[in-house]
Amino acid sequence: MTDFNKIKETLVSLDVQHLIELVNEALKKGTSAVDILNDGLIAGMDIVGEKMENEDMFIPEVLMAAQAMSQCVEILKPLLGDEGSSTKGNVIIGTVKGDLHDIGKNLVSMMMESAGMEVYNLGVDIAPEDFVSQIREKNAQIVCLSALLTTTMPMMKLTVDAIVEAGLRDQVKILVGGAPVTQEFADEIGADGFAADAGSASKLAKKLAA
Ligand code: B1M
Repeated sequence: MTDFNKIKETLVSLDVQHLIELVNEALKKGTSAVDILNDGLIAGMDIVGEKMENEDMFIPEVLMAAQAMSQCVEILKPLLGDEGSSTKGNVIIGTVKGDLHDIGKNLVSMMMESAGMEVYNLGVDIAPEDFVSQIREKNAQIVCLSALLTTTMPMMKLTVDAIVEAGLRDQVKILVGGAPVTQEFADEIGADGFAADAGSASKLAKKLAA
């Protein structure tokens, strides 16, 4: 049995080498990549978030935890794929302007790619006008917006507004996600959908692109 608490503790203590060993050991034992991700790494990042809030961990340490998590996600990546045939429809995804969080957004991107979609990951701190120009350039049918801060959620609304103003609203389905985002907020800003995690984001995008 994999000890998920050990994975969480090792992520929080920033022992990257040991963390990588634990992830590899868990895989060897037959633990699923999804369980390692959800019950080990994401649960560990939640503890990091609490410690950050209580000022028991500071930004450089949080960044180290984020980098450690990203290295482990690279190991899990080939095993996280969703089955299914290739889907038509280009997807663009980015974290909205003012927001630098990218781990969750990268997971969403990865799951969509492994579900056969053509995904253009624009990165972080993406301004509404850049989403608009990328929709045109990539001829996107689906746009995914990520936000991790309550202060950057309004930027999602501004991005939706910019897409409407550019006359592109009928061309694209807009999906939103990120820890503080809810279905209610998605409805309020006129998005087409909300997904709470990478797996459901990928399923929703596939459904909308079909
Ligand atoms: Co930040 N941070 N951070 N941070 N950080 C949070 C988000 C916070 C909750 C921590 C806390 O206080 N408890 C808090 C936000 C509070 C709030 O707004 N209510 C916070 C804060 C305050 C800040 C700063 C303001 C701190 C400061 O400077 N004083 C600052 C802001 C910088 C900025 O963006 N402008 C800041 C900075 C940072 C770092 C740079 C140090 C680092 C980010 C590094 C990186 O991403 N490369 C960081 C981190 C790591 C976190 C926490 C600890 C972890 C985030 C994470 O990666 N989670 C976070 C606390 C937490 O979330 N528990 C915190 C793991 C990831 C897999 O989950 O991103 O939720 P998540 O993604 C999920 C779903 O949300 C969903 O699917 C993903 C996978 O299942 N999803 C989508 C995400 N995007 C989607 C898009 C979709 C669909 C689903 O489109 C359709």
